[in-house]
Parts: sequence; structure tokens; C-alpha cells
Amino acid sequence: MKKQTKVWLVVAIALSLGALGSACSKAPVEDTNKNGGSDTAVAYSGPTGTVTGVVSFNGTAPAPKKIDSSADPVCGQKNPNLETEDTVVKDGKLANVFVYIKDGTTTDGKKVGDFKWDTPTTAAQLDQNGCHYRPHVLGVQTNQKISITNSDPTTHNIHPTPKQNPEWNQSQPNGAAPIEKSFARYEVLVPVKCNQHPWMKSYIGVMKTPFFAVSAENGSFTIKGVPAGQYTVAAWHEGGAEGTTKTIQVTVPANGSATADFAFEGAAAASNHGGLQMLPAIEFPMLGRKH
Ligand SMILES: [Cu+2]
Repeated sequence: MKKQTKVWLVVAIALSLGALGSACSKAPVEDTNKNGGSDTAVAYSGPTGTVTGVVSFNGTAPAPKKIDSSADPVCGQKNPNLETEDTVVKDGKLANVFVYIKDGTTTDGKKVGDFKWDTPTTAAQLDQNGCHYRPHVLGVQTNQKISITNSDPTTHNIHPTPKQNPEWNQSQPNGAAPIEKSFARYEVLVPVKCNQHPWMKSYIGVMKTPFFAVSAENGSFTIKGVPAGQYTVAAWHEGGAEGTTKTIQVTVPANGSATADFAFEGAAAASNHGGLQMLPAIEFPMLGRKH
């Protein structure tokens, strides 16, 4: 092959790959949260309602595991019963689930993400206390300040690992001033780790809109001030590489309330029902991904 021909071949392949790449990146379902809130957007002034619900956990919840914190004796002294907190279940209800309005339209047919939603002026709080993050799951709006504090007599290193926002990490010794940060882009959710203590995990949901909540210890959540309309409500629970997301369609009435009750399940419950029953060969890899 001539050298020139080779060069053209390489260029042609690169171009077609590029086209493929951009086609793929556009493939996921549109999420108005990503696009809304431009400078020309207007604030919503119509009627609103509420979305409430309870997040259940079906099947046997994995028992919390005790964390070996011997690498930093300060952690063990302050928090001798440090346990994993990825699946916090009490009386069949699941805490720390991030619930949010993923997409939808108001009754006059406008996308909820296309309105202007003010950034809260109060900072969200993320504390490190007893060598874990408090809260474990946190929701903020884009550009809202997050004030990160260290209540422990040891040094932490806060390290978010976002995909849509810049990654950073910063050490915070005991007694240091709060670290103030924010995320400019929509991202559900940003994992946060600590470079000093590998068990420390937190997740921050970054939303354009104020329509999000985190399920409480009794599994309940409330999202107020939602424009009357039809929405996809999503619930995210951590686990595995990306976590698990469930969605429910709701209609929020003006001055009324819509219910969105979610249910997550352990591996045992997941294998006992659903279409996978007929396909045992596929069951095992699917199970692995649920974790
Ligand atoms: Cu730490």
C-alpha cells in the first residue's frame, strides 16, 4: 500500500470512529435536568404539589459489617462500633436512598428543567465525624456551596470522584477551617471517598432543580414545591459500580400530593421472581451486578 493511501485510510477510520462516538454519546434518554436553567429561563410561578413515599427493602438485608479501623487508632477510639453503611435497613425500610424528579413536564407542557431554579444561598453541610461522612447521602443544587467540616481529632482527605465535574482532593486536619466547594454540573451522584480512611464513603447528588430528597431511617421522603405535572421520579441506591436506580411515573396535582413508593431488594429476593426465572444461565451474572 502506498504511504498516501495509508494516511487516508487512517483518517477515514478516525472520522468514522468519531462519528460513532458522538452518536453513542447522544443515545441515552434525554434528561432535562442537564439542559435547563439557562440564563434566559424564567422562574416557575404556577401551582405546586408534593411527592411523598416510602422506600422499602424486600428480603433479608445484609447485616452491617464491622470496619477494621486499626490503621488509624483515633477512629477506633472515637467510634469503636464503626460499621458499613451501604444498606441501612430498619423494619424493612431503606435509608440513604436519593430520590429525585428525573424528568417531566408541568401541566402547561413545559419541561421542568427548562425553568430557572435559584441556587440556595445556604450551604449544604458535609461533616466527618467518627471517621465516617455525615450525611452518608447528600443532595445539593448546581453551584450550591457545600461546607465540609472535620469533627475528628485526625486528618481526613476529602476526595470526590465525579464524571461530569472536576475531580479534586484536599486534606483537612483537625481544627482546620471548613472547606467550601460546589459542583457546577448536574450529576447523580458524585461518589466521595477519603484518601486516609478507605472505608469512608459519601454520595452527593447534584441537581439543577430543588426536587430531591434522601430517604430517612424509616424509609420516608418528601419532595415539596413540585410544579403540578407529570414526572418520572427516580430512586438511587448505592452498590456496585453505578448503584441501582428505580423509576416511577407520577402525576402531581395542584396543591395535592403524589405517592411514589419504591422497593429495593437483596440478592436472595431478586433471584426469586421476575423474568429471570426462566433464564438460569443469565441469572448469575445479573446477580453479581446487583451488588
Ligand atoms: Cu478520613
